[in-house]
Amino acid sequence: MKIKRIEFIQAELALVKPFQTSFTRQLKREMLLLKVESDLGIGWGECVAMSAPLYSSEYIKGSLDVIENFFIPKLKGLDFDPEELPTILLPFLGHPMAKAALESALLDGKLKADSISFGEYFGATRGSVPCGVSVGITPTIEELIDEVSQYVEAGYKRIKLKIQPGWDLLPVETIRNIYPEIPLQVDANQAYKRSDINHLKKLDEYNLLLNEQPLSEDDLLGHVALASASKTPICLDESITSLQGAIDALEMKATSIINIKPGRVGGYIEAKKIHDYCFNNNIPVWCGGMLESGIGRAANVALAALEGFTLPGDTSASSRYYHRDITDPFIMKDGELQVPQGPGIGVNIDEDYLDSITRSKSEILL
Ligand code: OSB
Ligand code: MG
Repeated sequence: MKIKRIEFIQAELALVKPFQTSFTRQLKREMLLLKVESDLGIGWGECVAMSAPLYSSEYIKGSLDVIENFFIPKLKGLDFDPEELPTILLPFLGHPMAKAALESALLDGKLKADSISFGEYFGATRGSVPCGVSVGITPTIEELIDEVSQYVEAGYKRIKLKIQPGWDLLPVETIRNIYPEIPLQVDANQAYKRSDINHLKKLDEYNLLLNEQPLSEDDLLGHVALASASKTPICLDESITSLQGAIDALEMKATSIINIKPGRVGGYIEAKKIHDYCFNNNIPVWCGGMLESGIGRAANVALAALEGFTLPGDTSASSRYYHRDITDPFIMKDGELQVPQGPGIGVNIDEDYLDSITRSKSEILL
C-alpha cells in the first residue's frame, strides 16, 4: 500500500464518571485519531496515549509529533504492507502507542480492501468476549460499593479495583465480603515500593485473581521478590513493552500473567506475538484497555477473541465510559461483547458526532 494522506484528529469525549487511578483523575478522554487514506482506501486508528505522560512516557502531542516528523517521512513514496511497518519503524526507539495507532489504521485500510475483519485476520476463535470492568478510586467506600454493585448487576464478569497506598486493604476487603465469589483483581499502576512487599502480601487474604503492576515499571526484580513472597499472582502491565520483554519477565518469574495492551507493545502484530507465545506456554493473558473509543475498542475486542485470552479483559461496554461513543456502541449482553464481523475494525464511525467533539485537526499529504 501507498499512503496518500493522513488526517490527525484530536477529540475529547466526556467520561460518564471521573476515573481516578494512582496517577491521575480523568474527567474525559482526550484522544488522537488517525484517518489514513491510501491507494487501498481509508483506515482508522486510535492512539491510546493520554494527554500527559502519567501512565507511561508517551503523551498525545509527542505521539503526533513523532508520527508527523519521523514515521511519515520514512513512509513517503514507499509501497509496503502494514505487516512490514514494525520492521520499517524499528530504527525509531520507543513511542509504541504512536506506532500502534499508525499500524492499526493501516491494517484497517488493508483489511477493508480485502473484506477481512480484524477478528478473522488475528485468528479469533470466539464470536464474543467476556467483559471485566476497571473501577477507579472513589472518594468514599460507600461510593465504591455503589459503583461496583451497578457493574455486578449489569453483568460484568470480573471486577478490577484500582488501588494505591491508603486505598487498598479496606476497599478490597469490603468488596470481597459483599461478593464472596466474584472474580476480583487489583491494579496499582506502579504506586508501591519494594519496601511495601510485606503490606502487599496482606492482599493474599482476599482470593484475588491477580495483582497488576504494583511496583515501578523498571523494577522487575522487585516484582520477582513480591511474586515469590505472595500467593496472589503478579500480572505486569506497564513493564511489558515487547515480546522479548514478556519472555524475560516470565522467565525470571516477575510475572505469571500478562495484560496485553496493543498500544503499550507497539501494535496488534506484536500483541498477537505475545499472545501466541503465552498460549504455547500456558501463560494466561487478558486484554487491557486505555478507555478507548469504539475505534480502539473494536480492535481490542477482536484481539481478545483469540484462544489464549482466558481471563476477562478491561474490554467494557461503551456505556461504562461514554454517554455516546463515536462508533456503533459496544453493548454488553450476558456479560459479553460481540466481536465486530464487518471488514477491518468492523464498526461505523459517526463522523458528524466526531466533528462536534473535535478540538483540532491537521493533515499531511504525501
Ligand atoms: O492500567 O490498566 C490500566 C486506564 C487508563 C490507563 C491505564 C489503565 C486503565 C484502566 C482502564 O485500568 C481500562 C479500561 O477500561 O479501558
Ligand atoms: Mg494496568
